Amino acid sequence: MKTTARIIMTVCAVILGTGIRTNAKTADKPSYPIGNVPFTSVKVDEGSFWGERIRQSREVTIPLAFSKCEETDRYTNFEHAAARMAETARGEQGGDYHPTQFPFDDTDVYKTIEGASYLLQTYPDAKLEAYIDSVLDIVAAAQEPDGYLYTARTQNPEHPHSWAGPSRWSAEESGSHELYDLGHMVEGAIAHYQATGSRKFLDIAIRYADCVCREIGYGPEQKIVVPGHQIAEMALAKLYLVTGDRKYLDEAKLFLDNKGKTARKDKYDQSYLPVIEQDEAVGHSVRAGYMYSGMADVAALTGDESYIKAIDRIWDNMVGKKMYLTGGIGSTGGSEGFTENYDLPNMNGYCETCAAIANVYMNHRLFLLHGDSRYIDVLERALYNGVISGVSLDGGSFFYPNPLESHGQHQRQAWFGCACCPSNICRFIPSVPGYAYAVKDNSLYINLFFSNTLNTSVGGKAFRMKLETSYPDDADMKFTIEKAAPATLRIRIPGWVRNQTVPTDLYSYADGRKPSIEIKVNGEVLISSDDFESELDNGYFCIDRKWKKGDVIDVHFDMPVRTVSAHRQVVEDRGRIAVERGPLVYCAEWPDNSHNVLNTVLPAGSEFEIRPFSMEVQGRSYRMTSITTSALEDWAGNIQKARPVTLHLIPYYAWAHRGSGNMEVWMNAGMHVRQR
Ligand code: FUB
Ligand code: ZN
Repeated sequence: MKTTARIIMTVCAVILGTGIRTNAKTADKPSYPIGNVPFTSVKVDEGSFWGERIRQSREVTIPLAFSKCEETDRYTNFEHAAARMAETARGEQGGDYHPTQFPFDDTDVYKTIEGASYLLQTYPDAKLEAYIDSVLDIVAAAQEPDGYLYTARTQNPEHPHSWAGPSRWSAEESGSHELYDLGHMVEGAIAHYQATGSRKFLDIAIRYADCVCREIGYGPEQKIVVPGHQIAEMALAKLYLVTGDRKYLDEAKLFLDNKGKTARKDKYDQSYLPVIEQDEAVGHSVRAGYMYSGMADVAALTGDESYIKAIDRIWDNMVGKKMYLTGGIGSTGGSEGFTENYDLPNMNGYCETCAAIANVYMNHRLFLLHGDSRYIDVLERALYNGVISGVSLDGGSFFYPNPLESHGQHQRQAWFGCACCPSNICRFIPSVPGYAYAVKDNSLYINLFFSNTLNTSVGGKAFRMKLETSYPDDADMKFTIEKAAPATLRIRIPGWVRNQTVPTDLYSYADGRKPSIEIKVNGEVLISSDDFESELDNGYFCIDRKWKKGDVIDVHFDMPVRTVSAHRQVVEDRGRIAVERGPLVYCAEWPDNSHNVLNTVLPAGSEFEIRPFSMEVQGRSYRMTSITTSALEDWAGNIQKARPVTLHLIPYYAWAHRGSGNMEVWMNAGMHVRQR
């Protein structure tokens, strides 16, 4: 604890997204009905599934991202902006500096600092802290005296970046990203403040936020502008919580209330209608997911029901008609976005990594609003499939689009010119522990399952619980109470156990199986059945006890291999079948199979065998579970000529680590044979 402000924050309630602690001034104001348990309260076991991902983040992804920021002149943008301001102050003409490729390149710096800050909270690292400090010196020097911080203009005001427009905010709605830069800056600054107690980054962000609040507003001297790329809405809602200053929340609401009411009307950036009139997921999918998340935040903090009704409708459309099996969203690369209902091409599917992250943000917030496990079902699907496929097992290379089928034309890369996805991975992976638990009054929601120790308070009393599990390899969980408080444990029974592939009719299990669950407390069976639906409350099995130190809860979910079919209107998946186990979508990839996996025919009623499997990547071995079955390879579209093959499947997230070749998620179901 380094500052008084930090102490005040710590005693106040916990809320929002990755677990912001509220300022004293906002503690008794409207909020999410369910409080998130921040990732800092969840210590992930080293060597566990997420322990490994976080280790890679620390050892590989974040150092790589910082080095790419140096190598690709991200820092130079800030240095040039500072140099140009100094030159102007000295009355010189000023250098003819040229910003880098994208006007949002500054955000890669902010996002990497955000991820590094999350790590710092759990793994203190003086060297990393000092490095971030030196980067912040460079960032601070690029800030204009009134707080404006947008290097794409400041480094050359006469010839700013071609997307920047001739003056502040003039091109915001069409592409300048001035407010997108603000959003990522604020998110990064809050994370840094929470991690270090230093206000260095927070004060920079507050100065820029204040500049925006001064210049964009309803007043006679102000103008109404809305973010062309959303994220500032979520960020300003968080800044309100941290500072207690209502003007940031009002500004976030202004952005949302005026979307669709300025001159710009376009589905691409969701400005085709006022937000509360929208009922379909449209346009650029990252913009969309961030906007829906911002609407949830502002609704929760202001109590505005109309926002909630709109995002509920949009969610129905998105999860019912526009989401891939992997939780990916956005079908086309053209607009990086949504298309028509049920248009879900596999090979050309876009599924940007950032969009899957946005899907997590949105569903997490809807859970905090509604308390229904179906939102965590979608979140978990996106997390274990569409998000983590975006980063290699070793943390050192990335996918931007995450298609569900490939001829080998898709390969992971060490970085991208437009680096939004890797830098989003930097900030997202270390925040994952923050999605596992939530609290409401005396209830503790257990949403995600991985080995960890939780240290929180429930009903105002300290509560510590250890969870040991190999999830997602199996679903055997042992919870041990280490510090007891009276509490209702609400254990999420995932949709994949409840025979709901997704909480809509977009995908369904095609094999008629019925998994069982068994839950015991100190050896006493509370439930052991495949007929448990009536025992659940909003998808949770609830155990209300006066817990004692040493109490043990054993939870078992059957995790059979399942086959899945898509709604018949998804033309691309017609006659096809996919394979899942637990939260994981599986795929057939060329290195594991002697036949052309794109010609696989999976007969109905196939028997599956699960096997431990290790994949070598960069000299390290990554453990997972593979699936093997008997299948057919189709020849020339003629089922009569199909030959028997052994089919090996691996988790979708692990594809594309062993060179380029064919991969398929949706395989021919054997009813008819497609010619390729
Ligand atoms: O515009 C900023 C980011 O770049 C978007 O979120 C991504 O889709 C990429 O276009
Ligand atoms: Zn991206």
